[in-house]
Amino acid sequence: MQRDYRDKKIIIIGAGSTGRSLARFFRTRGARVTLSDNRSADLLDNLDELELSGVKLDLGGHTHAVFIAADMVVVSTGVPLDIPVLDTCREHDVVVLGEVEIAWRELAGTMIAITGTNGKSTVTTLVGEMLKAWGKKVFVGGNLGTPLVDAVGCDYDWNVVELSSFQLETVEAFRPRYAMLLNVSEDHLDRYPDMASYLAAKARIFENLQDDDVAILNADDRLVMQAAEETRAGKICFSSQSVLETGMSLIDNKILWRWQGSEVFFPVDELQIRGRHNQENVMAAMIPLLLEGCPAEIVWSAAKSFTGLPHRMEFIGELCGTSWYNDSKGTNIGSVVKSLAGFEKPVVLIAGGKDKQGDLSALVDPIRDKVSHLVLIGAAAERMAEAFAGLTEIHRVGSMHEAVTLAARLSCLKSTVILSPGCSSFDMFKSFEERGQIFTREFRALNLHGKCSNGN
Ligand code: UMA
Ligand code: ADP
Repeated sequence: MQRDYRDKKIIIIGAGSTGRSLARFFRTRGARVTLSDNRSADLLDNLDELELSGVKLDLGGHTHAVFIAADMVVVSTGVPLDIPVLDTCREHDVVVLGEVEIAWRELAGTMIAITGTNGKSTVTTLVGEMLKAWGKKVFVGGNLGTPLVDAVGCDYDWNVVELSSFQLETVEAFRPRYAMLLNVSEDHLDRYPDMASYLAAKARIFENLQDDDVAILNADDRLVMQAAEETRAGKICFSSQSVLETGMSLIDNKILWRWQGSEVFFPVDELQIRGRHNQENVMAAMIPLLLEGCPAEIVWSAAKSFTGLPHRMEFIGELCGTSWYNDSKGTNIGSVVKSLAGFEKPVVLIAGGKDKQGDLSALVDPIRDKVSHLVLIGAAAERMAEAFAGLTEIHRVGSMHEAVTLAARLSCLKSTVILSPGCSSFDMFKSFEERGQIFTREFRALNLHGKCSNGN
């Protein structure tokens, strides 16, 4: 249902993609919009466009007096909820909401919401591909890139939305028809005081589900099952470790779907995306489609055609017998563990970036067993160098150019070079995409100049 925002004074915090989409949305509804960002004008692009559409700007900080006079404040995803200006808003009873809640209130199509520490983008994209193959009009976005508010007014049959824990922090009545929690491991401990708070944010995806909604859960993950303990929704699970009576299981290299007495098998060798974690992603993605009655052939054909997303263990080429992979989206320790799982020694691993302060111990065995050289970049380099001292040869460098040049020198015939940082990118790059693009560009430049310093 459309809300009436005409002449309402709305302040949006954050002039990134979420804030700009929100500004457009509220302007088309006749609201009086101010966009506030703690960055100054010289650090922000395309401000003219916003001003021309009638958006006022409050830059270089958040002016408390402007906020106190607002009817509503809407925060962008990456903005922590404990910044002083939000305390001021709460003290003055100014309503504070998030983008997902604003969008959800007005979206008509069926909502599939996907969260988890890892695999969100892959599963979100896969579900979208499957629905499109079934002939549906689908929005695919959220944390994946296109803010959910962009879907409002577009009459999609389905909205498939990737949600980060940050986005879930600000939901209120948000109630998807399907809510998936793929897995939970340590992440974002630079924003959350502890794991319990991170898990609590993830669990909010289930908060408003009713009996006829469905929670899709990873039966092998204790924290996932704990987070969904109290949901009213029906639970359908997937497992790669045991054979479930109902749901999706992995058995002898086949995915088995058991539902209401019938069994369907899908051979995983037919998939183009590799690794146990991707088989789990495919299992999760198929569940809502099969429950909705999409023919199994359509679902499987879309799964088979999927070649994976860029920056997720993306094979970028070979140089003198060494295979190079861009896993720039490996932004936490759990994902680096999964990415290394399919490889044998000698791997040259490029890691580091903005430190999320997580526990690094899960990487100790994989680094000792598989990594011949660890090349560290970014703010987390020092902590990582300490944590992994003595396990392998460790090198610290100051740029991606140096990291790639050194990795090429250290690699040898039949080895593998992987960029899988285990950290976010924001200390040195705009985004994980930019980090992956620069890594790939540096690799191509080496390749172009035939720079193979490993003696081959
Ligand atoms: N800002 C303030 N005040 C503050 C803090 C930040 O004004 O106190 C400003 C910053 O100066 C900046 C703006 O807020 O200009 C950034 O807002 P944002 O971080 O919400 O960035 P967006 O461009 O709106 O992108 C966000 C998500 N970013 C984050 O969660 C950090 C994008 O996820 C998402 O694609 C996009 O919304 C659309 O939904 C990226 C991400 O890194 C991919 N997500 C994290 C992850 O996947 O691990 C959660
Ligand atoms: P997210 O959107 O949650 O960051 P992506 O689909 O972009 O997840 O994948 C990011 C990285 O996470 C991949 O490169 C891979 O290393 C790892 N990964 C993907 N799926 C899973 C999974 N189901 N379990 C654990 N790790 C995964």
